Amino acid sequence: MKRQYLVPLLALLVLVLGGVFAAGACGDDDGGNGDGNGNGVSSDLDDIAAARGLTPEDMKHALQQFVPPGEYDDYVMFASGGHSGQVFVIGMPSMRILKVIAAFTPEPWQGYGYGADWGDTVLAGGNPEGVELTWGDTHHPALSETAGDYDGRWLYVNDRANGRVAMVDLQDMRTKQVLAIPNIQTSHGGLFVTPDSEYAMITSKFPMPWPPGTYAGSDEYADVYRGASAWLKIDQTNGRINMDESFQLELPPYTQDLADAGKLVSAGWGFFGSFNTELSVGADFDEALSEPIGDPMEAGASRNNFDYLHLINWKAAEQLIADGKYEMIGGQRVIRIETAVEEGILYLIPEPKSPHGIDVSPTGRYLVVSGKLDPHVTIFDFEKVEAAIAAEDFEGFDDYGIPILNYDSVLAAQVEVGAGPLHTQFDSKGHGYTSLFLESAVAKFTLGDDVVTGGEAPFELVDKISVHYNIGHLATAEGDTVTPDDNYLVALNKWSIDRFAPIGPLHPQNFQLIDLVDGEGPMDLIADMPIGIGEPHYVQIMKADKLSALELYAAGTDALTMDTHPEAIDAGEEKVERDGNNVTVWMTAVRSHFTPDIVRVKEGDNVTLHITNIEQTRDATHGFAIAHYNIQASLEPGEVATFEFVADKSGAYNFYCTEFCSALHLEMAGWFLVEPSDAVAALD
Ligand code: RUQ
Ligand code: CUA
Repeated sequence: MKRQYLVPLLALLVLVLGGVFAAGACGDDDGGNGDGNGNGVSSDLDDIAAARGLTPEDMKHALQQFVPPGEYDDYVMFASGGHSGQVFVIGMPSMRILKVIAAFTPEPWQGYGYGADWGDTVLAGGNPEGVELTWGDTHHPALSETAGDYDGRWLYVNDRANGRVAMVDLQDMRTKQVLAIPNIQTSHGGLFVTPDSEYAMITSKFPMPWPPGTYAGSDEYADVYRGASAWLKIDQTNGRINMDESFQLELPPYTQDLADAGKLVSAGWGFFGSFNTELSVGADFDEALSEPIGDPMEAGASRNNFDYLHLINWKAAEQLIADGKYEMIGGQRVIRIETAVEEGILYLIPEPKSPHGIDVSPTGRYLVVSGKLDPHVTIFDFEKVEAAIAAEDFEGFDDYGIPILNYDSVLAAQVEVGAGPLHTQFDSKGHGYTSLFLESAVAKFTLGDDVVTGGEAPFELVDKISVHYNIGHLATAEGDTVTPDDNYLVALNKWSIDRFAPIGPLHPQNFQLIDLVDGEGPMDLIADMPIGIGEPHYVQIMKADKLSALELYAAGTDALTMDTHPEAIDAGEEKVERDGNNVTVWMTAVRSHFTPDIVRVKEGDNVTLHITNIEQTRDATHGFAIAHYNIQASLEPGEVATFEFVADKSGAYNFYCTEFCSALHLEMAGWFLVEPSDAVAALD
């Protein structure tokens, strides 16, 4: 039986590999089995395939995914890490994990949040007033853009749990800023970067009582609870968000959800969906009867057949802010709903049924929304939207006075795609690809005839592929840009059930790599990638040659500012200074020792350690950890970090380098000697 496919397999492999062999890449390395034209290798491959029971399809997929050792992937994927609070960097097509970037959760491997000044400072900046958060739920990564294309400068990601935003500097793949956004308590899918990275926009998910900091019971939900759309101004020099130049719009207490930026024809606009226009707050619980009163949120928030897609003209909003048409709320300049309506910058469109995704096509013309309980994608035409706004073609106003555009006037089409549509991505050939959560599939459909190539009819389902299982997001390469690529799609599946070795009860989430065949062929599953940490929600996939990561920090760099650290020293400049209870140590780290490697202090001393990694060799990273002091750093070559702590436990504590840096790495250690204070000693 097996032999039947070996002939076509051989033909296929000779075809695919022929160029490589012809170029002499396998040279004389065929161990004498070959005849010099590749036949020996091919018969080896036949043997491997036969031994492992692989089909020609398997072999083709293996070759599609394969990146030879030492070669680079064509793409890098930035994946949110869900309630791990981190971000993963993954090569594509190999699907190899290249890095984990600490964002909202302290992460010892990067020395983030375990004593080094840069990470502690960043994490502390994200604490809402009076709260110390030590985790987050990273949801939507958004790469910075120039003219609508990813530019490799910065990455923003939101915290679902606490409504925060983190900014990652792609020069060194480190989080440089975490911000608690005033007036926003939680944020789900509402994050995007505008096409020239003017703003990162984040919307609230569940509304909160306004003014912020006050209490209001659920009976005041409609009157007092409010959502917000925050336009966070990005400093073009370093990617930081400047809260003083940011602004917000007040929103009704719907549950605002996924968002996407207008681009090209819809540039200057932002779009986000919502659910729970019913204003359900869930079922109260009757303590005497021990039963709920009323509908749970799930039912209460799904009664309406339509909720609202929100449209904001942010370019015009900028002008309103400049004209002073705002109020200060929670320390932010906020355009009230009434003002936004009066000035014509906020509109609604009815969207069916328990809406989830809103995705803008690469031309900016089509706004594709999906209702989780409607088997269609509903596609609005921005050209019709503009006409309806100009003609004041409204079908009414919501309870907060916001005009609702006439659904029929702005609709381009509905395409029946299947059960549980969530999110849509695009290729450059006029196709949309929608994830179907309930059906565990990806549906491919065509957009309007102005963007469909290849002779397909507009607004039609053209292909479908099964994925395993329960797909949430999906992403095409360069997928949120104005120029998406047509080669790969990644499905982010929530469950894997029986897909991998039984490591349960919980099985890994599963990314699946799908070949789009230049946007022309039937979609083809290439590979599975189980993700052992969760829960990744969304990814953006960028061409790897856009990465702008440094090879090395310049000597003496402060990773937070990227400038020279004020306490940087060179070899030979190490010193210890004492001033009463304050002990300051300037230390160097180099293979394979710390200088000084004995640090003496007294119990109760305030200790400041400035450690300079004086290496200038790639990857010559040194860690610094002190037993029982919960201190751990990772100092990359050229980096300087400061640690401030109180030596509150007397004793002899070992410190050591946590990176296997050299043959004598185990010897790269020392002693932190904390003498008992005189008072304590006197008692002994
Ligand atoms: S949204 S489910 Cu990104 Cu689908 Cu969270
Ligand atoms: Cu330095 Cu190990």
